[in-house]
Amino acid sequence: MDSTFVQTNLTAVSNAKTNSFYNDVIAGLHGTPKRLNSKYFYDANGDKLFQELMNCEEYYPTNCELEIFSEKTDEITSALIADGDAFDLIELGAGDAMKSTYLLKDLLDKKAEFAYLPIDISDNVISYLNITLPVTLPGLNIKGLNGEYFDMLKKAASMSSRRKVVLFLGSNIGNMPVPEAIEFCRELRNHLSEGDMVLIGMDLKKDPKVVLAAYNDKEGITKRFNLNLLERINRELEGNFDLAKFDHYPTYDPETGACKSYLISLEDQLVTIGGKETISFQKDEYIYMEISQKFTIMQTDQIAINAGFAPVTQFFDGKKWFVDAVWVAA
Ligand code: AVJ
Repeated sequence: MDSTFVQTNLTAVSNAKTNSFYNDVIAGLHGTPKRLNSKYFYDANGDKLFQELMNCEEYYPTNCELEIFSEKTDEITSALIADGDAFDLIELGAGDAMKSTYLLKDLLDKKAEFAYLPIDISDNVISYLNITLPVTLPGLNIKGLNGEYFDMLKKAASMSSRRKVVLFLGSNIGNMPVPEAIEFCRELRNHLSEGDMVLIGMDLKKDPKVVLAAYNDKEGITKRFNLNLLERINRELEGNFDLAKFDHYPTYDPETGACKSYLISLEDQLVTIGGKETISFQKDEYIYMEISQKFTIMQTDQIAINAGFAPVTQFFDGKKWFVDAVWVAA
């Protein structure tokens, strides 16, 4: 294969990615109300800011889930091993796989027969995991899959007929409003077979002040995390957002459990994207940026049942702020 061919194809792939980013941004900013999709937060700079967030004082979900994984490792892996038949352990959005490493290490110690298939949209993440994990975890059978969740789940199903165990951690499910989360879990169920399992991390309703503080940290990391998407649009889509003309406004509604972030336009202004699309903002107009849904325990069971799973067991941190639930495909 000659290198021009490879080069052309790589450019085509990256153009396709840029195009859906561009189309989503334009559609979202022409909509009423204006909105952007939080899945675009995670460019290299956004990854770094999220890493900073996970280390900041107010952002509790990561610490809670780490506590669960480090203190209940044996019970969790025993639930996943179930009858002891060989399985594929698939992780949706593996990131740095820090939490799953607890489970992987214990599964290896228990001589469980399994392969680890992390799925991530970032090719950097996947090549990093493929290279580093076999070194930190000798004997690990790993095959990273780079792509969209459901495309890669299909691929995993075609690669082996072994039982599947899916990890969906970090309350990433919370980035969808509840009806969409149910729809997502239904689709997940449709990609699985009866007896397959899911281990899903969900952030729970708690003192509203604790929730709000996690999305309104004193250092302003969450604010920069939100503004970074405007900066990404400037960088990748030739936008001209002036970041100083937008403020971060987080809210939490204890009744619905919806924690939402907005960026508020500080004045009447025009923003141009890609040299041709002009978006006009009125003073005080908002862009809806992200939802981080908080759940009741009852809701987590209802979502499972609605989506065709049966709840098996739940693991909590000491404060009961977060749950990792095990479901089985019914
Ligand atoms: C990675 C989606 C779970 O919603 O809590 C952190 C992202 N947003 N602070 C969350 C996030 C603002 C995070 N998730």
